Amino acid sequence: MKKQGTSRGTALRPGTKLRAKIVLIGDGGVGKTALRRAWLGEGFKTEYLMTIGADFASQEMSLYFTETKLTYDLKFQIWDLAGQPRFKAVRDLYYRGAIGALCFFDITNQESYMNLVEWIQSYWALNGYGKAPLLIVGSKCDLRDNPAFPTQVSARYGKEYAAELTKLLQHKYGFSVHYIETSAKEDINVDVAFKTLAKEIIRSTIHQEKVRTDRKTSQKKMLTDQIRSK
Ligand SMILES: Nc1nc2c(ncn2[C@@H]2O[C@H](COP(=O)(O)OP(=O)(O)O)[C@@H](O)[C@H]2O)c(=O)[nH]1
Ligand SMILES: [Mg+2]
Repeated sequence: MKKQGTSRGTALRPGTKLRAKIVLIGDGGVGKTALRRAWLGEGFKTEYLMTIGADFASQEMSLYFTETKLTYDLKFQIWDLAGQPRFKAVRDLYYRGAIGALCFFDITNQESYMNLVEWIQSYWALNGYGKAPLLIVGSKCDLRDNPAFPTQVSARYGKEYAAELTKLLQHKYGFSVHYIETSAKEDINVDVAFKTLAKEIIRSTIHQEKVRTDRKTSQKKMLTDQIRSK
């Protein structure tokens, strides 16, 4: 008996809902909570209220896939994790079961970009599934080329990093890594970011199911061949 929701892809049928736990990760202050709030229509706040431990929200959506001509229903269970180092111990517990991640850096903060590698490693090491889908978010893009923020991470870096990860993962895991610049403040690419991650989660789930089916078919064939050859 498969436990509902714990095995990737068990609920991926038209007419059923795929429950997908996702985590929002990245350094403290990069705009994770702001993006989540913007997506859920909760408005933008300029004052910074640090997330303590983690915040939870959920959102349902339907996505039409041109490839399969099917509509998939998905329920995102969003864990918005506190980025500060002192929350590490509690944060690590929240990765478990996550099959998607929005990995944030702030385009005006080079250190937050450098730290992405570690965020991604923790996510893959602790989610229980290994290399699961993720999307790289370059946040606060309303500040792009703003002279008050002279050190910026160029879009080219984000794109190249995403392309590098895609090269590493696509063939084996069936999903691509995208780079998207967002602004929670000016509502730029907010919906696109969540939907693009959702699509890659579905792609990876379809891929996993195919790998499982192919494996079963080839084992069955092997057994049939053994019996025939007797
Ligand atoms: N200009 C700008 N500021 C933002 C944006 N998103 C978040 N902020 C600001 O950055 C600070 C940290 O945001 P928050 O979402 O709490 O970061 P978190 O620690 O990653 O959850 C807050 O002062 C926000 O107002 C954005 O898209 N543009
Ligand atoms: Mg937060």
